[in-house]
Amino acid sequence: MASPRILVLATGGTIAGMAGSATRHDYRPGQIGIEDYLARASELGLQAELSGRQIANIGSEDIGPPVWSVLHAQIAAALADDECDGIVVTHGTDTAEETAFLLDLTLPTQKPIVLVGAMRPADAVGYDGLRNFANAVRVAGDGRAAGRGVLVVMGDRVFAARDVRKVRTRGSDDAFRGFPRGSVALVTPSALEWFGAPWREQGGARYGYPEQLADVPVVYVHAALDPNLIRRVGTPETRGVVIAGVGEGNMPGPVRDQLADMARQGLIVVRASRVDEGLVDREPDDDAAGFVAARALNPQKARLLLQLLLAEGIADPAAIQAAFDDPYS
Ligand code: DAS
Repeated sequence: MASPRILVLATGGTIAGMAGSATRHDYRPGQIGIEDYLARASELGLQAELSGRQIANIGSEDIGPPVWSVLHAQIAAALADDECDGIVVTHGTDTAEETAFLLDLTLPTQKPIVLVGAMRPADAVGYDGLRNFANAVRVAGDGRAAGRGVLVVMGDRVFAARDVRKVRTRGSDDAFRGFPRGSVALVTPSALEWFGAPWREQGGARYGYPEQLADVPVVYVHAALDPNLIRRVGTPETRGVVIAGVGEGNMPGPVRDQLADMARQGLIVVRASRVDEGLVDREPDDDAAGFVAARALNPQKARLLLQLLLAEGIADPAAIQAAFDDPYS
């Protein structure tokens, strides 16, 4: 059987990072270029034909709309290219979940698209990047990965973009988790086991790629949060706000009153949770306040979904709630 042809789009991160020492804690992300990286990977003897392109070489804390739009265009072109069977994006781990979710909602699903990173820089003892990369190539070269949207490969596990989140800042095996679904497959360089069938076989992009993303800040709620802070959040252009609420998206009464007031004036207010595996369902009070419940999306993903909806001209809280209830319907 012919080897799958995989396009690798490199954006930087720790997977391409160097510390200048095997044991130092501090390091610089995005130090190895794609050609060099593919030369290192060629020593692994992967069953794939790899080609690469450098999109950026930065830490993912600096990734945002300029990189996202280039990535989106490059992946869309690769999806339409008969010479490409799958795509791997190397990415910093800090915001991999956001890039994955945005691409997941705005790209068709007919070929595997896989994001991969590393928790340790390339010259550190115990570098996890090449193993993760080998795993990602294996997933991207497997036709059964199609119809599952954008996937994230870390620590011998495969996660769906909607579910994946970075939950640890140390350790290479369990730094990522999925919620509400756990991992959707187990992968090693020599084995790949899927749990269940693809769930997005209809294949189309759910949302158009937006020309601009609206101003939507995230507010982190804590005990005794001052409602005056809410008044100062955002600019006249701010279209919505995502609340990283306590527990099930809760907030102090005066903060709730302030936000309800702003919702009456047209601000979209989405209640998410600051709890990592927080599920925020609609509550009776949401009707009166005009709030939206984020369901299983964490605040950073809720923000992206709201931005995509606003870009499509959807600003009615009931329609926004329906999209949060099922982001892919
Ligand atoms: N510096 C971080 C980033 O680029 C960490 C990482 O990649 O793991 O996201």
